[in-house]
Amino acid sequence: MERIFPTHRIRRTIALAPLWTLSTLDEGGLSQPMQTLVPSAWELIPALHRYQGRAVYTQELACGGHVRLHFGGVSFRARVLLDDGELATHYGAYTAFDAIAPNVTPGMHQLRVEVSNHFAEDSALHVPNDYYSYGGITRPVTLEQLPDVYIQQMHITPSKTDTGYQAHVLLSLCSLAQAATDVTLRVTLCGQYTAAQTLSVPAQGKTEVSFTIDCPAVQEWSPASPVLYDAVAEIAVDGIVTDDLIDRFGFRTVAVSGKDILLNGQKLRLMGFNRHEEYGPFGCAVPLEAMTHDILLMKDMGCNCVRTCHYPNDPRFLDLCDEMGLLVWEEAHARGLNEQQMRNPNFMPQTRLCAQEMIAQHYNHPSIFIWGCLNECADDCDYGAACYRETFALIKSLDASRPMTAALLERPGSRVFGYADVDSVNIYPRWYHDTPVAVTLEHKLAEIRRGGGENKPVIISETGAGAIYNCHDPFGEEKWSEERQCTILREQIEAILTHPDLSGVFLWQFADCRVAIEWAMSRPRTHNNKGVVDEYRRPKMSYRLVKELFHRFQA
Ligand code: ADA
Repeated sequence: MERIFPTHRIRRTIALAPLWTLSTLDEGGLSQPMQTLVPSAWELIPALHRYQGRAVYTQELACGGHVRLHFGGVSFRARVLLDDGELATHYGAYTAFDAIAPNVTPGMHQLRVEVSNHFAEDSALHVPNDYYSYGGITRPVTLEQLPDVYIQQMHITPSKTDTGYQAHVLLSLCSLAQAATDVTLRVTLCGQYTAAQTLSVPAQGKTEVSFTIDCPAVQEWSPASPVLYDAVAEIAVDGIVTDDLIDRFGFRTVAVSGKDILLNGQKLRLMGFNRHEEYGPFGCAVPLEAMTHDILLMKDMGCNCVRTCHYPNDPRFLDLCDEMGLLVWEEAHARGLNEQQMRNPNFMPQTRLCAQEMIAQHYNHPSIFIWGCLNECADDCDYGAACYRETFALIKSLDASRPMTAALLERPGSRVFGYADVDSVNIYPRWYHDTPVAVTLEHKLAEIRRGGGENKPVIISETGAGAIYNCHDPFGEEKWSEERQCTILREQIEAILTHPDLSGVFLWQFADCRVAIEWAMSRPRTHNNKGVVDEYRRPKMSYRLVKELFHRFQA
């Protein structure tokens, strides 16, 4: 299932068999077919543990009529064919896409998905990096039978009024019919507030409809009380309901006021982690139970937030954050790209595409309180700064209801302070250099204030230190020991969370993660070892330390 709740009661959803046939593909042709489960990363298969390249997935399926195949995520490039006819291509591992086949003759058909994850010039965002780029159909695939006119998307924007809340609902309807179709569209929020409109949807066209609906008696969503409501949209033709779309949302406000970020009017003090979407041998295809466990561990440590470094996450993780009350910084894909990499002609189109898809697909999650982009790219040159400014403006144009930010490098010289709603910096005092944390913070804040962010909130978007699980040093001084990680984290957390000018911290990082082989010489075990748990979620000593400090600072 692509979400953790039903998204349709009317539209027919057909379960796809989880077993697919997989063959790798090189100049010699297709390999011997293997059976594999979808979703999963192909690195799950021991023979493909390090495979980077192309592969073909196939499955026979029974379907007919207007068929919609929804791919939650294919890493990294995808081409979808039904009976050898191309339905869709997609770039980017971390956002969903549709392959729609109208008027399919009922019967058995062959679905073929061509996937590749090799690094190449055509892919500007996906380079050997300090995390691993897995391959395969890594998020759920669903098969639906569409009616002639269907609801493609619903965005709900809550806003506060004098008497309670109001929700602005924007819907997109699409038609696969040969003639214009008269439909009645009805939206019901919270099981009781409704609005309806009758309209004509042009043949094979798309129409947008919006409603503003008063919702006077609702409870607010917050981490302490994550109250969610249903939004149900239905289409009726000649009085018969033919399609629906169900989503969940929450009523809450996020605002920036001077140096503070406000949630429901209250100043936020962020205490959380950066989390790569990855879990030991499952790679990036994290099972739902493991996602749930990660959130429970973070909440146990006293976290109120998580950052989806450095790409959009599986919507099921976001559903769980909505449900369990964890604020989310969701980030469009990019990590540490230098000016030359940003000058790749595909860089801005791919950055735009990822930001557009992320915001369109994850718009309704109340847990997402801020959008992020372009982690540690070249913000110190004119070209890079222009890319940042363009991306910030794009994000704002797509969603003015949330603030946006970018996690910038510690090194001086940024030209983009003050452009986003919130300035964020990654700092590693005591790990990559030995300047005391408090001094590093004062230098950085002075630079931000001078550089354009005089009166803006500042988040420490990363700080941390490495430790190899079960590596101990009796004197507590050696790097990579659990003891040394604790000493550094204590100084970092205490300095940040007692600083009056900071909105909080996302520690680097929740769990150790695998990195590209090219990074092995600076990353023991070919992992980024700065987790407070290892890749199997075995806690290091720092788990208890963070728990003690976060609980203390919450009080
Ligand atoms: C950066 C980067 C992370 C990670 C981290 C580290 O700040 O954003 O992806 O590489 O440093 O471990 O050094």
